[in-house]
Amino acid sequence: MPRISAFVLYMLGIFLVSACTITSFPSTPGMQNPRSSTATPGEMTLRGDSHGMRPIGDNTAPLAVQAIGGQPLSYRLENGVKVFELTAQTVRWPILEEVLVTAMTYNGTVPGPMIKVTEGDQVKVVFTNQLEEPTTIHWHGIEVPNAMDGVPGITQAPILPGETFTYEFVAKPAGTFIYHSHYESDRQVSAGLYGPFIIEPRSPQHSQPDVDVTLMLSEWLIRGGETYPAMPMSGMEPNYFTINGKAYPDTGTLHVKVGQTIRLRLIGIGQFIHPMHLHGFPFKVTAIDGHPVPESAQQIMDTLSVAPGQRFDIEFTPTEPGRWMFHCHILHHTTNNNADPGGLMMIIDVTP
Ligand SMILES: [Cu+2]
Repeated sequence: MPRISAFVLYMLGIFLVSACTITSFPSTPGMQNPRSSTATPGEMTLRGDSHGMRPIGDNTAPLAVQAIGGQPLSYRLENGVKVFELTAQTVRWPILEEVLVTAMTYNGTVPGPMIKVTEGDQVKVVFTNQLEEPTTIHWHGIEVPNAMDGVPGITQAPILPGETFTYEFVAKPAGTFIYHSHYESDRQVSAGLYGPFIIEPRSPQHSQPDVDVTLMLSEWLIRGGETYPAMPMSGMEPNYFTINGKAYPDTGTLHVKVGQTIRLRLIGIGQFIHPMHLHGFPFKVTAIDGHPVPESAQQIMDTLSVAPGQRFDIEFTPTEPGRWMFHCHILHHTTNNNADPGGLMMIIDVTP
């Protein structure tokens, strides 16, 4: 009898806990109930209609007008507020001169333009969705009000095709951040919906570097001439890897001089980890996820794993001239469709 009572109490407890914690998801237009769309175990690899397995567009999107992504976005001042404009649009984007992907972009480039402001600035981003599917923008790492956090079905309704939504917040804290889609993000972020968001300190504690470069690491899957969102799922693994939307040798050469202080802001925005290795010189990690590392705690290393969503600011001073490589040390990630060299490599050209 005592055992039965304990069992009854146990079941009653489960019922009460369930009743208290399960809330219903709002049914927003264009968005499936997250629970009903969850594939059951074993079903995952059999479903051909999984959103992640659909190609991005049909290759009829217009060719990108600009060649380089991540360039500073200009703004207009309205009553002391810095107003930026972003438009999500699909373009054909060259990750190599002869290799184009169909990309979902902000303002037609991969990465989207760099939003650069100063700590404490009032920021407004007027965002228009010209995709053929809903989307939202999440401000990764920035301390925005909850209603501005960009999570569909949780903090806002998905922004439907043709709609405009205005995000507004105070830029804080200082550091290296990201803006990216949070709608079917495994698909939309892999397709290119991301950009760098840099918040400069209002009163810098340390001298600023001579060279300050932001590098966003990501992956692509091109199969049968079509672009798919690359992800760690059987059959969806990437065959191209990009730094700021370009694969080596189109990653561009960084030209610096002996004795200069070089800051690289590394951002993992794909769905794979990348141990980035620098030839020739060690570097120190000066900020993690935007937050400064105290000088006494700054680690000195030459290989640093950058996981999805992470940001590391690293700094080094070249002492020896030459063409020095900076590359991922998962060596398959330095190939283009299995041909070496390619992918996540770039040259740092140090001159006297
Ligand atoms: Cu890698």
